[in-house]
Amino acid sequence: MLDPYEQAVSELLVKFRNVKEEHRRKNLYSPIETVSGRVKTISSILEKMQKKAISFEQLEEEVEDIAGIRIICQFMEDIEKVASLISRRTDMEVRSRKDYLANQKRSGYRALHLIVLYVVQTISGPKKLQVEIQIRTMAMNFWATTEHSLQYKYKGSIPSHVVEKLTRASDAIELLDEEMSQVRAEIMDAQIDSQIEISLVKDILRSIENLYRLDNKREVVKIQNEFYRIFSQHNLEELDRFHKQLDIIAEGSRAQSVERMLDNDKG
Ligand code: 0O2
Repeated sequence: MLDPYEQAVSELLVKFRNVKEEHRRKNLYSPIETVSGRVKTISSILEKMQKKAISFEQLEEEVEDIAGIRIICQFMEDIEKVASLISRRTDMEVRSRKDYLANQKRSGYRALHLIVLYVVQTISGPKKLQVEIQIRTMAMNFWATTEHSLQYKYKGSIPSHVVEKLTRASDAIELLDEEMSQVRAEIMDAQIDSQIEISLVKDILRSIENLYRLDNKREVVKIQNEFYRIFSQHNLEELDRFHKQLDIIAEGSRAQSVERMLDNDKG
């Protein structure tokens, strides 16, 4: 019974990781920081069924988190961005939403949960199933992971002095997320700049490598040294200017090498 859920989790992991990659490739800030997923363990499913008096016939309808995906964001603002990205997708349908940000749980738990309907293709045909997508910030995730371990340790009844500390920690996490939001724009700019630099450096090194095949080696060494000089300044505008100049040089070298080839053919 759990096989289609395993399939759904693996497919969704690929899809959401690709959303992050696509942002990176396009030098855009990704609201998704990391993605993980799991299928609920049999014992955890049984516990939930007992706790909520769910029969085997009701299992797939009533236990919404047999398949679970967790999306971690850097900032609170990213959570809604991820939620709207999910609701615009045509390969899943949002069935319900539990907003534990607007309505924090008594425990102090904060996150946005979306229950989506997702179709997996099996050898017996398509199967539509529910997947719980939890969207949290890194700070919220830190709190939830710690609290979850304590729930496990104390089998659900955490002593009141620990609960008190967890409540205070949850308030501190909320404050931390708010503080981080204040510098979101600056951090986003810095991350985008760093991505642009990475792709510029990659392009430049590829062009230099190509020049070594086409051009006078001594000239290319000079170009390479100039690149090292500019690179050490970490100035994006300078790097971009150098990249454009290199494109022109590479274009000239290619033209010269075609001319040489044609001359040789004539000869
Ligand atoms: P797992 O797989 O170990 O994470 P309920 O059983 O009533 O708590 P419900 O109504 O079925 O849950 O769904 P809900 O409230 O959306 O919660 C489902 C999941 O959200 C939980 O899964 C947790 O992962 C997370 N969660 C909800 N409340 C808390 C909380 O107070 N603390 C922490 N750390 N996580 C929470 P499970 O069932 O715990 O299983």
